[in-house]
Amino acid sequence: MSDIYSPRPEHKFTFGLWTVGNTGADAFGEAVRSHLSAADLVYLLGEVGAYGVNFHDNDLIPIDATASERAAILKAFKKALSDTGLIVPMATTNLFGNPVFKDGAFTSNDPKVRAYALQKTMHAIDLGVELGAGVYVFWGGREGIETDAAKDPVAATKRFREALNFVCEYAIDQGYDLKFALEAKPNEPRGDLYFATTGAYLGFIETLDHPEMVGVNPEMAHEQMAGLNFMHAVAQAWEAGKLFHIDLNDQNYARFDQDWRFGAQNLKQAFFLVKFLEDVGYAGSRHFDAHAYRTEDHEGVKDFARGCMRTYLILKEKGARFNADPDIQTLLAEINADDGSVDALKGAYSAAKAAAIKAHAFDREAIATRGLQYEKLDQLTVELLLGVR
Ligand code: DIG
Ligand code: MN
Ligand code: MN
Repeated sequence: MSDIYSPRPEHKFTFGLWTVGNTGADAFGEAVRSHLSAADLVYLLGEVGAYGVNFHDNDLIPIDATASERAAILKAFKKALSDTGLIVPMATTNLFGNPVFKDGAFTSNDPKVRAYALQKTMHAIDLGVELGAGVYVFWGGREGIETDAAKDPVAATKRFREALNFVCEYAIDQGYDLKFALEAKPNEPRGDLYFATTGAYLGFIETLDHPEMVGVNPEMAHEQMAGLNFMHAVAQAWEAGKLFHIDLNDQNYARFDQDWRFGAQNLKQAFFLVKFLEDVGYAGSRHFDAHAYRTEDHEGVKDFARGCMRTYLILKEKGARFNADPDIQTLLAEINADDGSVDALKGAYSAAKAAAIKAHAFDREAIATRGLQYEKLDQLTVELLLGVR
């Protein structure tokens, strides 16, 4: 069925191999779906209408693959990309799955692990660039603790900064046109993760040797796990020029990382997020870092992928309707009306302006009693989302 909510390449919808390739195994149960090869996953994504595919190094090349196995996998993967027209916008390193990373990678207390993590990352960067990636994500899945007795958080921060400075210099040395995107998460699989939120990373980036090369990859479920407003985190990253990538999904509040289909739980938050991205003209990938329910077979995985993209496009249309709705726009104009009476008090500091502000007579009661009509505005928004306007 093709309709106005059917995905097209210009929508830039991408999925990781690990998302549609998730076999459904979890901490409490075995896989429910058979493993599909990377090439087969590319054909699956081509079938549902995705624009691109992302991967961790070991999603594509198993950690102990022989050179001939690696060559065969790459040949099949590249053929699938050519056959489907999908591209590889982003790549990343799995620095969390292998037991060697059980105490972290870049922040591990063991210098051999830290050096091995750099080796693995440089090889993975080479592979990502070879396949066309322009963005490289770092999610510190094991960069954390169960007990703070084991690690000094200042030492961990310094180790992480040293590693990122190193890989930025590596990319420069190799002549790679690559941007790095840091992905925050508050906890899981470690008891606590360092750099728990997108805001924490925005502060950290400015301490790096090449901050211009580094941005963030906010994930909806991760900010929600921290009890935060995801769109606000994205907006702050955008305003700072640091929204280099985004991981879209959903989940119920106060839960572990559920990585649900986009829009499966918090439709109003998803609406404001999509409206923001479209209003500001975000030009990056709309990456769904999400997984189908464990109840699903491979056809269900395709339903999951289609649902992510359809919901995004439906909410994109709702955002356009919000921007064109006469009642909503009239109300917003009233709410933001400015009689110009304090124009002289706006803008940057000057001694004269400070004196004028200190001397200005404000009618505090009159200002305070003004009704702002936000109930009416939000009800109009809800009714638009419910399809009754
Ligand atoms: C999980 O949210 C993480 C890893 O899957 C990956 O490193 C990153 C890329 O989107 N997201
Ligand atoms: Mn997640
Ligand atoms: Mn993610």
